[in-house]
Amino acid sequence: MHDNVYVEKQQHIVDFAFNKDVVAVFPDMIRRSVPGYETIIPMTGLIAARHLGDSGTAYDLGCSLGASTLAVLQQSQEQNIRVVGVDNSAAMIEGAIAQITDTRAIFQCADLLRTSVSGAKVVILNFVAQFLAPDERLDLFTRLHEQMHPDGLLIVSEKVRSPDPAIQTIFDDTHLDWKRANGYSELEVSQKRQALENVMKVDTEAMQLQRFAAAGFTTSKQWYRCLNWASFLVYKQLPTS
Ligand code: GEK
Repeated sequence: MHDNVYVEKQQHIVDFAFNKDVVAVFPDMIRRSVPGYETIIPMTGLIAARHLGDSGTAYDLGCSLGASTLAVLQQSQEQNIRVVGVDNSAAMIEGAIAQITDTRAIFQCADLLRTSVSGAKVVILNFVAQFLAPDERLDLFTRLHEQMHPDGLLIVSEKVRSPDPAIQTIFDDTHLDWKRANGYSELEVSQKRQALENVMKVDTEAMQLQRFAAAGFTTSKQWYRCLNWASFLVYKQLPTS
């Protein structure tokens, strides 16, 4: 379904929320708004499935409609793996359950800040930590580090900002042009921007890497970047070959 959430002029722009209107158009919205989404999700599936091997549990925190969950399952024939998708939007979880029938997937409507990932070999946070309050982020990653399997791998994708204002402006302007090229009008672009202002606080790449280290992860590497969207592989212990 086509994303028309911000097509009409709104009298009051309310903070962006993952409500029923957004859920109905979500796949179209995220594909046309997040540069690299269509590369990051299938690669997440591939990387996570390789890391899981023949058994073990992956958590897809902030799973929305389960795109990353499905990507993992599509890359693995193993019957002893599980992917637990967690989201605190009931409408998202209802949509995920309706669409993904693979019995290796389990969906939970819950706050990821209160969800245990005990023993997880893989935890995926694709475009989610950016919606948490900045002072909750280090505590979350520290707890994930504590709870995950000793060989645990985190896959984290985020919007980032550049410390260099000139680069930030170039990337931002290019992103807006890309959204226009994807069919969004000036009104849609500016109303969405206003709606996101209070709910999305974005860190730099250096802040992300620093936080992973502070949480206890030994190795983190940005494996993908398109403008201000980045994805990181974050290891408790780098596997030895
Ligand atoms: C994808 N990963 O398609 N607890 C649980 N869920 C949360 C919380 C929380 N505290 N805060 C936000 N969410 C998906 C895309 S979208 C990204 C993720 C975007 C959920 C929220 O309900 C929404 O479904 C998701 O995080 C963020 O790869 O829309 O830009």
